[in-house]
Amino acid sequence: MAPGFVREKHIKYIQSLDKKHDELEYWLSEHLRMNGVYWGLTALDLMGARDALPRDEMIAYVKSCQHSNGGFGANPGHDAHILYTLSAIQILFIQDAIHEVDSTLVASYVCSLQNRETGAVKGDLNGDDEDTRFVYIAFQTLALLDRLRELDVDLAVSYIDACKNYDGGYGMSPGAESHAGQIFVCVAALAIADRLDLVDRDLLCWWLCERQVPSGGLNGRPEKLPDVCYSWWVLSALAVLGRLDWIDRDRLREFILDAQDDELGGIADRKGDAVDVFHTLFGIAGLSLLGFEGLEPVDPVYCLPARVTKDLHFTRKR
Ligand code: GRG
Ligand code: ZN
Repeated sequence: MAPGFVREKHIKYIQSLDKKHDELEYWLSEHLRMNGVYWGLTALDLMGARDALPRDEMIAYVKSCQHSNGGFGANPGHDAHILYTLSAIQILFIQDAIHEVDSTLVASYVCSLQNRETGAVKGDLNGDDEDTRFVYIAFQTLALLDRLRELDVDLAVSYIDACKNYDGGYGMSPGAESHAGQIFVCVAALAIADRLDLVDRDLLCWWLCERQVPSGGLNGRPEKLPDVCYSWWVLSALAVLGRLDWIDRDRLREFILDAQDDELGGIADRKGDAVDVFHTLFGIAGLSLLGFEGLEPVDPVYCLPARVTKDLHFTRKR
C-alpha cells in the first residue's frame, strides 16, 4: 500500500533546494538552475504553496539571467538558450511579473531561432540542433508574451507534421522514433496553434495508453522502464486529446505515491530511487491531471497552474 501524499514534506524539500550551497549536488545542477526554479515553483503552486519561495528575490534572479539579445541563461553569466528562456518566462508568468522584462526583445530572440525554410526551431544561436521540443518552447514562450503572430506558425506546424510516424506518434525530427516526451511537445504545440486536427487521435492514444505497465507506471517507449515523469509526458497528451480514461488511474496514482520519499519529501523516477525536483513536479502534475484531492488543476498544454493560463485559451485561436 502506497503512503499518502506528504504535502508538507514536499514543500520543505523544495524550499531546502535553494539552501544547499555547501553541497556538491547544488553546484552540479547549476546549469539547470532556471529550469529548477520553474519546476519547484510550479510544484509549490499546484500544492497551493506558491509563497513558500521568496517572490521578489526570484524575479530579480530571473532578470539577472537575461542577455542583451533577449534570451535567458540557466544562471547569471551562462549562455542564453531557448530552454531557459521558456522557464524564465513561465516563472514571471506565474508570478504575474511579465511586465518586468522587455517582451519585444524576448520575442525577437525566440523568432531568430526559427529556420524560415523548414519551420524548425533551434535551441540557441550558436548551435544547429533542431528538435520538436524547441518548436513547442517557441510557441509557449510567445503565447505567454501574446506574440505568437511574430513566428511563422504555419511553417512550424508543417515541421511538426513531418515528424509524425506510422504509429501516430512523433519524434524529435523527421524520421526519428516516437517517444512520449516528443509526443507531449508536438501535441501541446498543435494545441497552441489550434491544429489538433492533424493528430491521428485514436492511433496515437492507443500508443499512449499502451505505455502503462503492470506496476501501474508509464514508460516512454515500448520495452522501457516506467518512470514518474511519463505521468506527465503521456498523461498530458491523453488529457489534451480527451482520452484520460484510457489508462488505469488508480494504479498510476499508487505508482506515483510509491515513488515519494515519505520522510524527507520529494518524488523519484520510481520507488526506491533518489528524489529530484524534476520528478517531484511531474509526479505532482500527473496527480493533478488524475484529479487528486487537494491539488490545484494543471494546464496540460502549458504545464502551468490552470489558474494562470485560463485567459490564454481564448486568445489561442488566430
Ligand atoms: C514546459 C513541461 C515543459 C517542458 C518544456 C524540455 C521540454 C519542453 C520537453 C521535454 C520533452 C521530453 C523529450 C521529455 C522526455 C525526457 C526523458 C525522460 C528522456 C529520457 O529518454 P531516454 O530515451 O529514456 O533516455 P527512456 O525512458 O526511453 O529509457
Ligand atoms: Zn524521468
